[in-house]
Amino acid sequence: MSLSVGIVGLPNAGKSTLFNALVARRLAETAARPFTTIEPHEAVVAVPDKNIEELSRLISPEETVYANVTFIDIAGLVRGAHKGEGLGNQFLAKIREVDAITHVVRAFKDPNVSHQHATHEPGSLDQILEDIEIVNLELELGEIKGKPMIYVLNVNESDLAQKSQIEDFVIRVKDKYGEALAISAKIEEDLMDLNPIEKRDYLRQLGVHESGLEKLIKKSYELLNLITFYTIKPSSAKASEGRGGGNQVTARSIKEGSTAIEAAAVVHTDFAKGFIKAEVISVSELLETGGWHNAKEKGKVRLEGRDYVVQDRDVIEFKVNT
Ligand SMILES: Nc1nc2c(ncn2[C@@H]2O[C@H](COP(=O)(O)OP(=O)(O)O)[C@@H](O)[C@H]2O)c(=O)[nH]1
Ligand SMILES: [Mg+2]
Repeated sequence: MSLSVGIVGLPNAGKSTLFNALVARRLAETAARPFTTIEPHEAVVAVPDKNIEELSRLISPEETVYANVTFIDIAGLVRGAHKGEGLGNQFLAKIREVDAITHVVRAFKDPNVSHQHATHEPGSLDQILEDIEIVNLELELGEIKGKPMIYVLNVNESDLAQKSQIEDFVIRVKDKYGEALAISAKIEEDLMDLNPIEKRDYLRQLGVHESGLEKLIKKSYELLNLITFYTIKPSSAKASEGRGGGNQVTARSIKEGSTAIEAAAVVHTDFAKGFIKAEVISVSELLETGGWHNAKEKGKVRLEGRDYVVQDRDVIEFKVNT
């Protein structure tokens, strides 16, 4: 299941700056393989996931495939977009296709960056709330139906250290509208040129620990009530030796409440057709027991039928008739 998130917001809110930072985190070619064309306005990024990293360390697969989210930079929202102003119609058509919306709101002050609709100082709380209303009204009038939304307050790099004020803004937006977080799109753009150590030092200088982009990716994923399950594709050589190794560890997304047969269909339509049973273990138990072979010997791998409700972080091996 591929999840797509549209980035919207008023002109000069910082959408493209944020998008560029996401592009820098695009998945490597192999992992992006299911996506035949890479669109200039689309960035397929991996969902940060400690479990799949640990699973890979345990199994040493030839390939590790993360769950992913596609972010789409959707330009063209201005006041009157629902009547076709600006790129209104194109804008609405694109936004209807996405699963969730990242709503970028300008929370930075910069006299050099213009604001089309400001009645207060751009970046002030009053203007932030007004900007949100303008965008949400256009979405409502354009009949975009209650799609899950995350508000991203795009703050100045120098303001990031002033935590209390930013937190106050985030809480105000959260209370009134829903899920919200603060990001400095400019910092995220700067971070993309740094190696991991430089990145950590830079973040530390700014007094923050986690890059805002990671938080945004994780939150977007959670917003849709998706859970993750893992599959290990056995390498034929290792499997025949009974070592239970794998040549590909894959994280996959499904809606919470999905059954084993639905999960099988996500892996391969033939898997659903030929479904016999599922061998299941939680990722933490698999890591504790030290591998599939040990886990089976200790009786930790359960046999489940087609109606089993998949739990978040299950590792599943499907037994199928092909
Ligand atoms: N000072 C400052 N300027 C920013 C920030 N984010 C974006 N900008 C600037 O604002 C302008 C518009 O940004 P852009 O990402 O193109 O906005 P978009 O119209 O929403 O795509 C550009 O000149 C950016 O460099 C920020 O956090 N601080
Ligand atoms: Mg733009």
